[in-house]
Amino acid sequence: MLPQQKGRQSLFAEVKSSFRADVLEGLAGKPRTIPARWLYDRRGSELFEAITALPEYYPTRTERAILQNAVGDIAALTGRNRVIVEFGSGSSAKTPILLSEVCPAAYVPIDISAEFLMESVAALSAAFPALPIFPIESDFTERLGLPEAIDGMARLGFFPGSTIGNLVVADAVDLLRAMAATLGVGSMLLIGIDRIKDRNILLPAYDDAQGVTAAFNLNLLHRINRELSGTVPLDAFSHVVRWNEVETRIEMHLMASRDVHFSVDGRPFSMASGETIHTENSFKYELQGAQVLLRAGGWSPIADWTDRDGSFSLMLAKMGASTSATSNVNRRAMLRVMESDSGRGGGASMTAALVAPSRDAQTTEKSCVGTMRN
Ligand code: AVI
Repeated sequence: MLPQQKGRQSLFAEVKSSFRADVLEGLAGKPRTIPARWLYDRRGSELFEAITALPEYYPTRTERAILQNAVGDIAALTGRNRVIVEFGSGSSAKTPILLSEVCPAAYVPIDISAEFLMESVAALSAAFPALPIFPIESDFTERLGLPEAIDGMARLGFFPGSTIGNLVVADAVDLLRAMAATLGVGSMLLIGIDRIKDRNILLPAYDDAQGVTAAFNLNLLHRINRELSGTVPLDAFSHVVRWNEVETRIEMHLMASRDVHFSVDGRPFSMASGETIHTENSFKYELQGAQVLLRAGGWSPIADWTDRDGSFSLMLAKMGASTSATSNVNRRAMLRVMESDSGRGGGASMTAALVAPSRDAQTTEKSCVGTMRN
């Protein structure tokens, strides 16, 4: 057996044993909860990709439009020749927009799915033939070692999609700190964070008319039956979405429509009609809350961009606490961005005019290895 195959097999065994532990513990708890990361087996990842294209699911298209509008200003703030490290890169759908403007020295996609990594590396290598790409197959929630080839190079972390919202605040702070530790001193982070909005927009985004999100949620029960010898009666569960106003989060649950008895890996469970298994949180933030979250995670917000309705934020931060001088600049920049959001639009260019380009941006005039092939 090749060492690589052995590595993959032991990773597979490790994943299976933590899936088993989380499901058995989660089903035995009150309330019953299974961590959202288990929604993403192959089928779950395909269903999530389908969700991102649904008319009701605004975050993906909104974030893409914000990125398209703001990417010139983002590049002016980050400078060229950083290494872009994308956390949970998935299909890397928004990455080309960033790569073509920021002119990175290299790209490091990190994802737990080897299949996704292979596909996105193939597509990006074809589009950016001169760009060095160093994929890492790993869970990104802990501090990671980056490839030696990028030692000493400035980094820009990229964490789009508001995946940070799938973590409770304490875990989100830990993750932001782990990212800072992975990226190192002098790094920057570009992160997408979904905003609090009317429940009439939020609820359909997580309970669409075609039932794709329901299938995504219910797929977890299929996975339990298939991978953990479960006997969960699928027809007795339905997808339920709640807006938790106090916690400002969308919750996905699987609700039993009758009393049920089943086993998982030989362990018996009973649920009464109306009882639920809580399968996902998707926290939403006001801009200020998102800024506080970033600061708690060891990042100083520099600039942010949003859409006309203020429904999603793309935020740029630099590692570490800001000095009082820079935080005054930040505050002024944010104020101007907020002013421009509330009326004329064009928040991105306002920010760029206010914040001086980084030293890299002013002095680096090397050719761009991230040039996109036409
Ligand atoms: C991945 N994550 C940001 C999605 C979200 O909006 O919380 C997951 C999702 N769950 C249901 N629809 C989308």
